[in-house]
Amino acid sequence: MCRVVDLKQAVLAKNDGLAAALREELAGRGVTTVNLLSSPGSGKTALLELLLTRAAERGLPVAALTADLATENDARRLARSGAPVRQVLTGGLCHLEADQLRGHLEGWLPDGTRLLFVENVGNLVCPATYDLGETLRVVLMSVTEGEDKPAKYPTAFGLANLVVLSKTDLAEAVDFDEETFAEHVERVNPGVEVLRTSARTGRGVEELLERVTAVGAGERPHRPPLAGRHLNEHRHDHGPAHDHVHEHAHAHDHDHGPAHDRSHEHPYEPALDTGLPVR
Ligand SMILES: Nc1nc2c(ncn2[C@@H]2O[C@H](COP(=O)(O)OP(=O)(O)OP(=O)(O)O)[C@@H](O)[C@H]2O)c(=O)[nH]1
Ligand SMILES: [Mg+2]
Repeated sequence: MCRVVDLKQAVLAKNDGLAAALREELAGRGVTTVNLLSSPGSGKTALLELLLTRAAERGLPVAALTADLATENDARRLARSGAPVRQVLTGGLCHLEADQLRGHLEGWLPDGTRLLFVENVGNLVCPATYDLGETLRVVLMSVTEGEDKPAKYPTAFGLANLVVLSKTDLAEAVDFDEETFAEHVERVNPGVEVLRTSARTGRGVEELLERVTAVGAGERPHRPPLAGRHLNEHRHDHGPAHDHVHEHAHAHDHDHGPAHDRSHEHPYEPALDTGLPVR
């Protein structure tokens, strides 16, 4: 018999509290905060550089904080826009946390900033369950990653206020199937808006800037279906008698006897077979 102690749940609960406080603080300062999330290389920085440049052209007080495990490359690229930019090195951590973000904003975020972009560490798993106190979560994926990524990373896509399909200039070259992609998105996040962008041609950049500037600092747009629910992105088979410790992003407090009902209550189950085309 073993008792599953879910430390991660406590860590997430603590982060949620700190994120709520940060959201309130930023809203009080009139800042709309955008958390940009995607796998490495999806084009966050390329798109952000254009967004910052366009925002600056409009005279919109904008700033960006970018997080990576190593290098200041992204900050250098973003600084070309002329906007205030800060690079955060996470010291090996694969995501940003609310407390960390608050610490980096303190004494840096210029007064009067109306729009703050936070480029999260390139990763579709770790950052997904960490609320940063953002106003808006934008999840990107590029056409080169494959149509099924929303189904494979349902937490990230399920918590998005807005989904961006990037590198659309390459769609034809990789034979990207828009219809299948749209179906995958709709299943994990019904009703979420999908914007198509290209940092090469500038497609969608103005629209994206319009969307994020339309959201007031204290607003919560498009409530994603997974928001506020316990999340899980795992499946496990239980053998007839075993001891195990496993990490969940949701609470468990149950005893595993050798012959108990092994079904759990899971509020969200990623589909094993989506029934959609696989290539
Ligand atoms: N063709 C094309 N290439 C792009 C586009 N956006 C980004 N790229 C290229 O894709 C590569 C990765 O882009 P980045 O902007 O560094 O991606 P990222 O998501 O910021 O990457 P990480 O910060 O490492 O997670 C670079 O070589 C970009 O020039 C696009 O819209 N079209
Ligand atoms: Mg980047």
